Parts: sequence; C-alpha cells; structure tokens
Amino acid sequence: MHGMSSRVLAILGCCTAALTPAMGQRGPASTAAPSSLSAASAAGAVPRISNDEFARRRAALAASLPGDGVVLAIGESEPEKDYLNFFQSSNFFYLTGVREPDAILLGVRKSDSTRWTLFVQPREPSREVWTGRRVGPDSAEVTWGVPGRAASALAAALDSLFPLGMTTLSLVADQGIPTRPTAADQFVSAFKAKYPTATIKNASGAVLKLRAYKTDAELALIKRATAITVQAHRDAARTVTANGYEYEVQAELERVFRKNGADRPSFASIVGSGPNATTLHYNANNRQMKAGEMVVVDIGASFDGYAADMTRSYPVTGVFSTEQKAIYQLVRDAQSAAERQAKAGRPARGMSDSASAVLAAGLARLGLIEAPDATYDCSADGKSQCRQLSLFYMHGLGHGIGLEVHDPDRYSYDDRTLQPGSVFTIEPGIYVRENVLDILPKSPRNAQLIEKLRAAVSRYRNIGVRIEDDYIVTANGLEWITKSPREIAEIEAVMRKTRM
Ligand SMILES: [Mn+2]
Repeated sequence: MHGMSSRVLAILGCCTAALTPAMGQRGPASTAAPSSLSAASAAGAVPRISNDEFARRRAALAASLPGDGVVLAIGESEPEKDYLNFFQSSNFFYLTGVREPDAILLGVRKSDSTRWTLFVQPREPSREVWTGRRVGPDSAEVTWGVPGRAASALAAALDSLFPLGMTTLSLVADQGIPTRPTAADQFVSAFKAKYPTATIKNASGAVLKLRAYKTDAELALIKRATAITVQAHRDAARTVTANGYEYEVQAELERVFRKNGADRPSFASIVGSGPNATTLHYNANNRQMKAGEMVVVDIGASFDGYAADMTRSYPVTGVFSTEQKAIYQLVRDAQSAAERQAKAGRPARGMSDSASAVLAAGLARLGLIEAPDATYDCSADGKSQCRQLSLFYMHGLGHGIGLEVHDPDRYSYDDRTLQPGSVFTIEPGIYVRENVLDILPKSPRNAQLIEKLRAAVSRYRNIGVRIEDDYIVTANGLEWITKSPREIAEIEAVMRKTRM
C-alpha cells in the first residue's frame, strides 16, 4: 500500500536509510470504547484477541508449511507522506497483533518446533515526541507474547540462517502491483540478491486460509462493528430528505462510527441518490437528493480492524412509489431466497443461484428482460451471449468480511461448502441505469431487444436498490448480525419516526 521501506532494505544491509522523524498519527489497538450504543451487542466490555490466540495462529501457519525452514512476515511500513494514517497489513496483524510500523516476524521451524522472534523499531524517546511511545524490543514479549529484537538485528539473524543450511524462506507479505512495489517486493529483490541459492515461497495463501474461519473473539469484534453500523444507518436515515445533500447523510453516519469507537469506515461510504443509486461504487457523495428518488447507503464501520458492510436503500421522501416498491421487493425476495440456502454443509453456490433465479423471474415479470434465461449479444458479431439479468444485476451476491471488507473468504467465487465460522454478506441489487440500452453492442438482435425493453427501462429508470446484510454460519443455521428494519413497511416506518 505504501512505497518502499527504506528500513527493510537497510536491515538487509543493502543501503543506508535516513531516519527522518515523520509526523504521523500513530495509534495503538483500541483498548476502550465508549458504550453509547443502546443495542446490547454493542455495549459492555470491549472484545479483545488474546496473545494465546495469536500464538495459535502462528502455530497453525507453521504446521501448514511443508517442512523445516524460515517463515518471515513483513508488516506495513511507515507512510511515506507526513500526516497519513498508518494501517497495518492484515496478514501481519493476524499473526502478531502488532500495530506498529516497520515490524517483522521471523519463525524458524526445525523438526516440528518453531521459534518466533519479533523484530521491531527500538524505543527512541526523541522520535517518540513525534510518533508516540513505542513498545520496543524489550517489552515485545510482555506486550505481544513473542520475544523481541531490534529491527536492525534482522540482517544478522538471516545471515546466521541462510548461509548455514536453511534454504527455504516462506514469506507472508502483501503483494504489490507492478507500478507500486510494496515493502515486501523491495525485500524480496534484496533477499534474492543476497542469498541467490535460497528459495522463496509465498505463504500468504496459507494465512488467508486460516483467516477464512473466525474465532469467537473475532466474531465479537465483527459483531461490535455491525452493531455500530446498524446504529449509523438508523441515525443517518433521518438525514435522508428531499433537497438535502448526500454528504449530510455521510457526515451523520460517520459521526456515529467514531462516536461509538469505530476506527474508521471500513471502505469509502457510499451515499448514492437518483442516478448515483445505479453506480455501484459511487462515493463522491456530493449531490442534492430530490423527492421521488431512491438513495443507496452502503457503509461499514471498522472496529479494531474488523469490518462490517451493510446497505439500505431509502426512498428520499420516506414513501416508496409503485415502481420503487416493485424493484425493492424483488431485491428483498432474492435476499431471502439466498438466506434460506445458507446452511453449514451446503454448497455456497446455492445462495447465488437462488438469488439470481428470483431476480431473473422478477425482472421478466416487470418487462425489464424478455424471460428469466434470455440473453443478448454482448459482442456486436453475436458470437458472445450474456444473460439479460446482468444488465440490471451485475455484481456477485456477496463476499466474506473480516479484517478486510472483502475478506479472503470469497464464497461466491468457488464451489466451497459453507462451514461454521464463515462470515459474509448477502447483497443482491437491481440497478436500472438510464443508458443501459444505449450502451449495448450494435447488432440486429440487440436493436430488436432495445425496442422491446425501452418502455420498461424508461418506467424504472434511475431506480437503484441494494439490500446488504452480514451473517455468520453457525452449526445450526445462519445468524443475521446486521438485524435491523429492511421490509418496505419497516423502512417507511423508520423514516416516519425519524422525521417527527
Ligand atoms: Mn459488500
């Protein structure tokens, strides 16, 4: 996410790093949160992940590796620009609980036992004036449960391992994109240059697998994030008014996030009214809402690093029109159908298939598509066919949530079987973009289709509806953790009440 880590390079002995104090805000893991929420699940002691749990995660990672070797997990580095917030790499945090920048975890596995060391930045009182107190190597063990050493000692530690027998480095690091290499990418090049005979294996996948199923402590954090998000929706609904601005809704809901101890929004808040309701990731949030429009509010609080993700769609006036009701009920029915398929031991695909079937049948009934299975030419030569459903429902049904809002547990993209501990969203939607027919490839078949659908598209144009909730798969069913009003009558009642 950030640029090269000069410190990581320096500790490999490849270059000199200038330790310029950076004036950034640095915060430890939240240890207290005001309980101003009324929901029971959001009040009470702040959940915490114990050092024992972090130790179990490291042990599980070591056990998943093929044999003896060295495992190295690289934390995120200090932001290059002053004043930017520091966000720890999710995989690194998952293994260590460390929220300080420029930390590295080293594990040496020999005959089924693994010795772990955390290499961290030293205490440096003159620098701490700017960045706040650091834990430092001496307090690492008492704080994180792993013996600490100064980050500057890592090069010597690697020298003692690789020239003398160890040949495999299993690396846990965030992957970069070609134009923006991460600290890890820099590390890999430097490492290869220094130890050309060693093999580097990517162990990030093994961590992602562990992250897919949540422990009770993680579930407690996720539930706190969802409780805050539910509260934010409730309070922000009152700011949805004709002639109000999208950013007023955003301001209110993000106020509720922070007021209740959330770290930040887990993604850019989406408040999309009118035509913006049909843009999936719209987040400029600067338009004036007009009577008669829908507004899609897709938001999530992050609590101690764990994300919620929840969408409600409101009629700006507080009352649904006939057309808005028709689209809304269809989306809601699709969500219910998916929920009924969400049970431990069932294939995850059943949720997507059932939601799509409901949406396709409903769109056909409304005349927005010709028939549930109807297709159109998605290439001008007619050789490629796409479902008409995808003109109005163009995203997946949902995704895992956890340390990231799109957590690795991507149940909808494979043939996984649902298992207890899986946490994910179900978020069907319908988006009638005004120009949907104008952007179809030009073909005789499409021309005929456009004529057929034009009246219905005109009737429902600019209606965008997404309903998104978060769930935990349990041994006996499905737990709905963003429980809050979502039926048509309930939404109208909430909006009436908040206006009085
Ligand atoms: Mn989502």
